[in-house]
Amino acid sequence: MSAISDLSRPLAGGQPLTVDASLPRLSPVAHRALERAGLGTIRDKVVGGERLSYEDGLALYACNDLSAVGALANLVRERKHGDLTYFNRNIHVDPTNVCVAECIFCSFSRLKTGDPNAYLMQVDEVVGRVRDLRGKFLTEIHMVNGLNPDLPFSYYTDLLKALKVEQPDLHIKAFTAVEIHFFAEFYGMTYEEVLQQLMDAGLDSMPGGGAEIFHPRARKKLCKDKADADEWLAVHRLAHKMGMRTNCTMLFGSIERVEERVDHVIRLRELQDETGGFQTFIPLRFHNTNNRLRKIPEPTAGDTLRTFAVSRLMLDNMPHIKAYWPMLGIELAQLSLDFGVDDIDGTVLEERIYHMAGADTPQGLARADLISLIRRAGRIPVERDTLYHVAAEA
Ligand code: V47
Repeated sequence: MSAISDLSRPLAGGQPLTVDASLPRLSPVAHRALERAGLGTIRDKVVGGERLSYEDGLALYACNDLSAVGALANLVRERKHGDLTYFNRNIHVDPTNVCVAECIFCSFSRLKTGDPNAYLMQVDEVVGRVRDLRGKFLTEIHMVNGLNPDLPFSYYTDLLKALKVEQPDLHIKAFTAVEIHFFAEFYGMTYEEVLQQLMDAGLDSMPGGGAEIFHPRARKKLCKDKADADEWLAVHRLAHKMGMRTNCTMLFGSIERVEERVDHVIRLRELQDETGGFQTFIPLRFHNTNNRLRKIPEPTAGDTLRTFAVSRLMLDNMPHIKAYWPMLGIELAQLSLDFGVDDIDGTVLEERIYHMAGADTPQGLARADLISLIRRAGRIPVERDTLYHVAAEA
């Protein structure tokens, strides 16, 4: 690939880069390590482009040799993307944290308007944030909310319209499937009516939050009073049908079992087979500060890297695997690039959800820092827009 030529230029709206998939090979050492680790059959399936089964997913989690699992995931990553590693210029805004759902892992929400630390941003305030950051050439706003029972639906459509007036070319990625489900129930609309009204007001795509763990055993414990797995998947299915791209996530490392992680990614793989509308999968590492799960230890670095790797291997139809650096820390995000990850999210100015749950990462990174952290990890930085069109190429 050629070198990034002009990193300061604003987004031009290019095409996705293509990579010669015939180039990457497993080294003979990795080949033998996989055989020794009991993953010979899985290795042959991956090398041959064959789909992995539920049992294969469990075997990858059970394997003692983490680096062998990583090498296999890296093969898939390099077949799809070579060394290219994507990032974008974005801001996270969470206009309200008032939320009627009581997810036991959440450190961000407050049950009622008026509770200490509950907040609601007025439309002008959200727009003002974007206006203040004009010089940063943001290409995306990522916006999610609590399930706030004290707002009219017009609050959300007014917000979208006002953001589009302020910056018409800013891509609005907003509202989780859980919020869409809540809007439909609370305001008495179908999913289709909710999505159509939001799209008409300016919604461009949807983030992947709210998926948590689909399996009913774990979901009942984690978040019993919000959209269930079928409802979450139904919203994304419909969003894809209506022409939107969406992301998907999995909250891992709290009370779920590895079987439930494998079940989760297979459900996503099935929907992706049906629609092809997911762009990226983001495994979200559990944080235990300021929530009801504080006694549960956070996942180890090894478990985190393995989860990225297994996700890359199981989700053969997912274009990208994203490591959300504010949640992981910079060193782990860099390491994840050798375990299947090809995207580290963006500048992420003003993140709240993970910082309230104890993340000690910086509040936003400059574009130059992202480029440097990717280069120092031995990969090639590529600035993208939300839909993975290339803004600047390395
Ligand atoms: O749905 C909340 C998770 C999600 C905790 O689509 C927690 O591009 C760990 O979905 N420990 C929201 N996880 C964030 C999210 C996201 C982030 C970045 C990019 C994208 C994208 C989506 O955060 C929630 C929940 O699964 N979460 N609290 C916690 N204590």
